[in-house]
Amino acid sequence: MNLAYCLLLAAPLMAQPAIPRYEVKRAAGRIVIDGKLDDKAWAAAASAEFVFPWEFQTGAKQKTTAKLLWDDDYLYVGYECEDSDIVALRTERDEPTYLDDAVEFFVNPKPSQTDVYFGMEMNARGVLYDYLMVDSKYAFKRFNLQGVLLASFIRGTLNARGDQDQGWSLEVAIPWVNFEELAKRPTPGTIWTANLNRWDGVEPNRRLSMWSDPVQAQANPHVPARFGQLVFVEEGK
Ligand SMILES: [Ca+2]
Ligand SMILES: [Ca+2]
Repeated sequence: MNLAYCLLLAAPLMAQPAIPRYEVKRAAGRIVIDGKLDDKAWAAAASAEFVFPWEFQTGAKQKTTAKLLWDDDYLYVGYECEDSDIVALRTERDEPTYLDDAVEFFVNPKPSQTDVYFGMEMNARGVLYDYLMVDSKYAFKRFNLQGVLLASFIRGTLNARGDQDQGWSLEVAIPWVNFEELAKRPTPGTIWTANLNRWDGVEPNRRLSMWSDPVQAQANPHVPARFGQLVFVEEGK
């Protein structure tokens, strides 16, 4: 095989964005799940900013950042969403919250396999659609995570169109017991994989942004091989 041919084969791989990595620190204090990321513990967590993989989408590119923390009881995820028009209509668990202004957390506690992971799609009202995802295709929504604490906080007016909103934030705490069939509770150094996403806007102007670009022609976030790495560390590392 000549060099030019090798380079030709390598080109599509080289064009792929790197898989991001995030250090999940232990929470230094109690986190009150009220939708506001102003608890002292959050200040120590780095912000992961979402990217906009699909230029053909027409929604505004509004900024989203996410943070994660952990302690003996929970895995915590927090989102900050800039949003000039906050719209969320679904009110019941397992309704299609991804059609609203929503954030998502897809987590794979056992990265040596990509057959199954947990999906959480949470709208700006703090309504949860959760499921077990199998083969990136079958979302078993009757699966319900146990003991999840979830709250959102809206800076603006929900579902009032035409005025100017500032944004919304969301906090969720997930008890470790939910993951025990796939993985033990992490210890420092453990790596899980995950993606964090946001559906933003009202049809026909709607956009999906994500932490790790799944490198798909269509707006498909269900690509566990492209999930980013969550590295659990002790506080302050
Ligand atoms: Ca809080
Ligand atoms: Ca469910």
